Amino acid sequence: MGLNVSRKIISKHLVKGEMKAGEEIAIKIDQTLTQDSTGTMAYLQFEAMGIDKVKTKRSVAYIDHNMLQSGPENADDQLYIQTVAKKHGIYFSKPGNGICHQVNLERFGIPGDTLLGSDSHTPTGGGIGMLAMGAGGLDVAVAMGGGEYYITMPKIVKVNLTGELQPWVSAKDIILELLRRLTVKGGVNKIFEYSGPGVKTLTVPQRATITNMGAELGATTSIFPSDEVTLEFLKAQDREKDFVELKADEDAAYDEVVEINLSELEPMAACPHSPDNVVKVSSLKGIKVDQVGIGSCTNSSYADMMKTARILDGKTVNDTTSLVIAPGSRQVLNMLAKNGALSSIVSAGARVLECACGPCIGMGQSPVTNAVSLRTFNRNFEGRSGTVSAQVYIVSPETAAASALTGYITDPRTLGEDVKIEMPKEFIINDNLIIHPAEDSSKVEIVRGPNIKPFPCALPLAEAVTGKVLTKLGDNITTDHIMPSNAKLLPYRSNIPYLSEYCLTPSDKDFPKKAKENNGGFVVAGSNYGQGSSREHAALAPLFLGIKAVLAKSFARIHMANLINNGIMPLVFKSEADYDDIDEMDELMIEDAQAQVRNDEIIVKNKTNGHEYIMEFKLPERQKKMIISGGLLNMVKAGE
Ligand code: MIC
Ligand code: SF4
Repeated sequence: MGLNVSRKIISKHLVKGEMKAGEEIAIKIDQTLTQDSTGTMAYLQFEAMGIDKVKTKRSVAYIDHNMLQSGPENADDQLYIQTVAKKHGIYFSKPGNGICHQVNLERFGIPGDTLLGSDSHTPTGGGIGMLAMGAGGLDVAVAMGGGEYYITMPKIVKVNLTGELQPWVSAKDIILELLRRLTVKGGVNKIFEYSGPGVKTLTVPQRATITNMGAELGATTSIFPSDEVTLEFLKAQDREKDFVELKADEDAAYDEVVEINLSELEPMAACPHSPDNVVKVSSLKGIKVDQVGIGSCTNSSYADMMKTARILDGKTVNDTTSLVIAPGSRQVLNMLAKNGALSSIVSAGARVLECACGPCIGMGQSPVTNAVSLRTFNRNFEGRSGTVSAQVYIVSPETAAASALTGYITDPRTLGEDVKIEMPKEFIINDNLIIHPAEDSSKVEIVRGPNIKPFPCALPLAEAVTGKVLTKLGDNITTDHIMPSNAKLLPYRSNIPYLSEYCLTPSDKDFPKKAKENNGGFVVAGSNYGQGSSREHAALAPLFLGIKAVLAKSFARIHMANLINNGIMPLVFKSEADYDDIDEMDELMIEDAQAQVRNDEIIVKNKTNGHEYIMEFKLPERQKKMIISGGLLNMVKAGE
């Protein structure tokens, strides 16, 4: 049997383990990326490891999330990242240069290489044939130091694309269709590998839209082959030398196959409040729209913006609709400025934001109370926009622009003849906002602002773990619930004591208070706990509040790794009845914890009702050791 693309890349980077689905493997990481909201913590952890220079082929630190600078905190963190990058061999992408995933695709992505990023949308790099994965900051710090990255060997799902997208149907509609079919849990421990004759009909940015939102499936990553379309893109970026052809063998085996006939797709929308709540746009006709946002790392490429400009050209945004647009990178913005498309955008009445994540992470542009907001972004979790009552729909740029004009959710196919955008033969290339690391690092002084506080470190596992159930939650709790992110909180990503005051408050407003009063304890949750963002803060804040274990029906991949990295036990219910049996404020106890964690099952006693629960704890040896030692950093420091 031949190999598929994913297995080819994994086998080339395999350091430990066997490529058997479900088993732990370790792979070598070629490139890393960080962004500012997770980067500060990642670099503090990197510094704590005492390594002088990164050992990767390339590591880049981007500033793209935390851009409001409403006090000195953001600017201080940015300066810390800039100086720490300079000292330790890391390239620094200055604020204004663009969103990490977009810029990495344009300027640094290399087919066949591995990329680890402290952001869950790092799989965007799969659009250019990279094996690109999101992780917590500590895992990225370890990779920068030359350490391997551990994952469960995923199942490889072939997504066979046939046919061709019809006018006004876009890449976003492909991934929304997949989310509709498979849900936000459908991709856990899977790689989605795109294949079939439909692949060559998609440009690299279209492919990247799809791999980016594979994160919403909970997938380990998503990947496209690297072919003549990839070569054309790299040539236009003046990076022909980085091209490597990558295709699956004719007789490549896959664990599962999903068929998508592109010709049959229609414009789709993810309805509030989950990216898998997908319906046809035509079924939403007539819903009034208060706000439209076009941009974010999933839909802010040159072609996305050009389409938007063409749709808006010569027209005016509806009187009661606010349209905000954030181009993904300075390259994109520059191209729009040079060819005049920016003029169509501003003439139509759009508000143009800087090239950054912006409203996608709640950094401004929160819509009106009870708003309907249409966004080309990738997440529509409740409250993420900054307006708790807002109804956020996720759509393609075509649907977004059409709706901004009419003021109602509008199927773009009603606009008449399709707008076709040719990919440029040459992009405008200007890397003057990429600062190179210092040749002589001894001369670089790292600048630390007063907002940078020491991060919590877990203690080695106690003999008996006891505490109260501080909260009992339902399914699909996101890391946005666990550690909310918005314009008020994002400046405190390097200040865990402050952030912890908001931990889990969207789900249970008294959680921090209860945690403090009871000296920490346990969290009980339903399935897919910790889906969404990679933010390690969703483990660090609970750690700071004394959370010892989370008992859930299942966990999202990155968050589960973050919990373990920080010494918090992820325990999985074996039966629904056990979940039902536990009440908030029940007192739980794990006796003989040191011995029990060596087993694949752990007995948790409920002292309040006298019952016992056998919880699953099937972790590789390495992760069990991590729990015993009190986290990954303790292990790294001890040279293990
Ligand atoms: C997000 O989309 O939620 C973020 C902000 O990009 C996060 C990272 C973070 O919390 O800073 C992500 O997706 O990992
Ligand atoms: Fe930024 Fe939004 Fe992309 Fe996260 S999903 S990296 S916040 S643009």
